[in-house]
Amino acid sequence: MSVSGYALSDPDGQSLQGMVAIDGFPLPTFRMEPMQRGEVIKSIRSWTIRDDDILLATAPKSGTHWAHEILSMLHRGKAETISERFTLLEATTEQEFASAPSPRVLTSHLPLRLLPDNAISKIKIVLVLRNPKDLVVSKYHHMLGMRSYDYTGAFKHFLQWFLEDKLPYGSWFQYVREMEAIMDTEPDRICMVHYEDLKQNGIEQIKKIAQFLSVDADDQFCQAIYDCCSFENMAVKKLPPKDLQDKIWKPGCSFYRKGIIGDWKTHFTVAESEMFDEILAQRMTGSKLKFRFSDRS
Ligand code: PPS
Repeated sequence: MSVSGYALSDPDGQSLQGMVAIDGFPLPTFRMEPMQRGEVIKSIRSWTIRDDDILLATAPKSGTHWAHEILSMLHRGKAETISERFTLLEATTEQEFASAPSPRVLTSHLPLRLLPDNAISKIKIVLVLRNPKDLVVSKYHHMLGMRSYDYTGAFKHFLQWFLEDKLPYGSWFQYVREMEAIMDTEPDRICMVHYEDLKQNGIEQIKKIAQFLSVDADDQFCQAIYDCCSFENMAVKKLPPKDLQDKIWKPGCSFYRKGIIGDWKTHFTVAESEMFDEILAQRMTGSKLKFRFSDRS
């Protein structure tokens, strides 16, 4: 696998800097020098998986932090917010990974080919999907808001990068299709949850995850987790300490932005939305997945 630096520049001259590419696949560097991070990510395939690990698989901005919090509460058996925050698999090191206590929730946006070799054939996977219009809007604000990207570009160009698979973590379409293939071949090993269902029908979704993980969780406990993991609660309780928050984010920006369904309508033009629908239909030909773009449908 080859490792190289990676940057993007849009037609207005705005650029997105400081990324790394593994065999051309773009990734963030997570506060490491790009080449060094690239070497760490390259090594992930050989890291040792434990039988009781769980993979929380998400494309970026699909509701990873929310789902991680739910899994953490199910594992701890307590609907209680703790200040600890998780680190993505690809943002960690082998040493940190190996020393984490069981049961581990391996949270990652990486495609299957970059994950530990045996992860896919061995452990349970919780997959969270989000409609890709809201996802790209969320990703846009993520990159605008994080100081490390030093980015101020226009949404129309960002959307183009997304559709051309140029943004960090590459093609959303390919990621989702690869995950769907596991659902087709090994439906018992993967539990799929949609962000929109978590939002509108959260207690039932939490019960489904608990059942999949063989965790005892009655209605009352699932309701308590749902309440504890509300956007409003997490936006206050899971925020990093102020000095860290100010170091990572530009003023007024935060990881907990809106947490709603349908914010894409405030960003897409009608033409962009129609183009997106067409590309989505083309690139998801044959897929059984259905995405919900509004909280009213
Ligand atoms: S990341 O950076 O890829 O790990 O981001 P991820 O956690 O996948 O997604 C971030 C978006 O999820 C929203 N969010 C929530 N929505 C509903 N309820 C809860 N509890 C919650 N927590 C986080 C977060 O606000 C991001 O979405 P946007 O649309 O930007 O608000």
